[in-house]
Amino acid sequence: MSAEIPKAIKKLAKYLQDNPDVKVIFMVGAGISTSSGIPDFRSPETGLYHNLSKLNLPYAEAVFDIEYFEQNPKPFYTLAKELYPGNFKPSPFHYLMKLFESKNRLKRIYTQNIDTLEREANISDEFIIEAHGSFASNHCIDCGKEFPKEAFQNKLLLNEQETDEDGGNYATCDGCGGLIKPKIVFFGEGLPTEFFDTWDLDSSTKEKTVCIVCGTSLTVYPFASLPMEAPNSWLRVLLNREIVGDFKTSRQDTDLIFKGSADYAAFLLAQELCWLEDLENLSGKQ
Ligand code: CNA
Repeated sequence: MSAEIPKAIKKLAKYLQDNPDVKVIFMVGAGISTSSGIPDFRSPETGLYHNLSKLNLPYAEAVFDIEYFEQNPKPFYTLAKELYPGNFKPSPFHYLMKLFESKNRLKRIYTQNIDTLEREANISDEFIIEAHGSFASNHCIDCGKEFPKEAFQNKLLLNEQETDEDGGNYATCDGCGGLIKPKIVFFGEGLPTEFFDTWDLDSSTKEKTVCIVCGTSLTVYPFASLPMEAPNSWLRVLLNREIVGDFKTSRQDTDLIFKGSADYAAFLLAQELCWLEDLENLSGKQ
């Protein structure tokens, strides 16, 4: 691969090379998984919100609204079938994050994604904060009883027809009869305490840190406020198709911004850090 390296990537690589003890915190969203075949929410034409008309929702976000789910779980089931982990492979950007772990340069990954591709890329659990939960466990939305992932998965895997018309073929609690739902954070629900506790810890460090924001529109709070809460000693980097959030409204002089695809940024950065062969091997593009 030989490409002219954009300034932001060059500066980021130089900063990482000049400061070998500095670690990286990634803050990522749906845009790092689009090349794996999972649509994001908000990209025009291709985003899930654009394609939700078949679900007959009153408004697109209703698919992740807890009150709407209680009345009508079907749209979420339809969407969950499309997103369910196991059908997709990590992207080169996921493998770049894995390389940061292997090279002992990773501090944390805060992900909004529910696709668990960070785990699929073999990144160790201790580094991953799934801010919006995942399909890995389930609970009853009425009494809170916990269920294994199969409780929801088995119903999801029933054919469309069965889940379609009868209105009753959804996973329900054997205790109170309430609906069982994966621990994905819906609008109207709180984020896992692990998210807040770990961020309190990570953001209290006085050490120089790099935070790389990638593949997110920075529109969902409280996640969207992480870059603005980054201490002044941190270097903030945005790798995204568009300029978003605090990088648009309160850009700092030191911010580094690369406008483009996450995977392209991953390969360019790897090239500049002399990690290209590692990345190509990991992502199977030799
Ligand atoms: P979003 O609001 O859809 O924004 C995606 C952002 O990524 C946009 O700014 C895009 O321009 C940008 N983008 C898209 N493709 C690329 C690419 N290849 N390279 C670089 N940038 C790209 O998604 P957010 O994550 O910001 O929104 C938060 C929601 C999305 C969370 O609650 C997630 O649960 C939810 N979500 C997750 C998934 C997943 O798990 N893969 C998929 C769809 C939605």
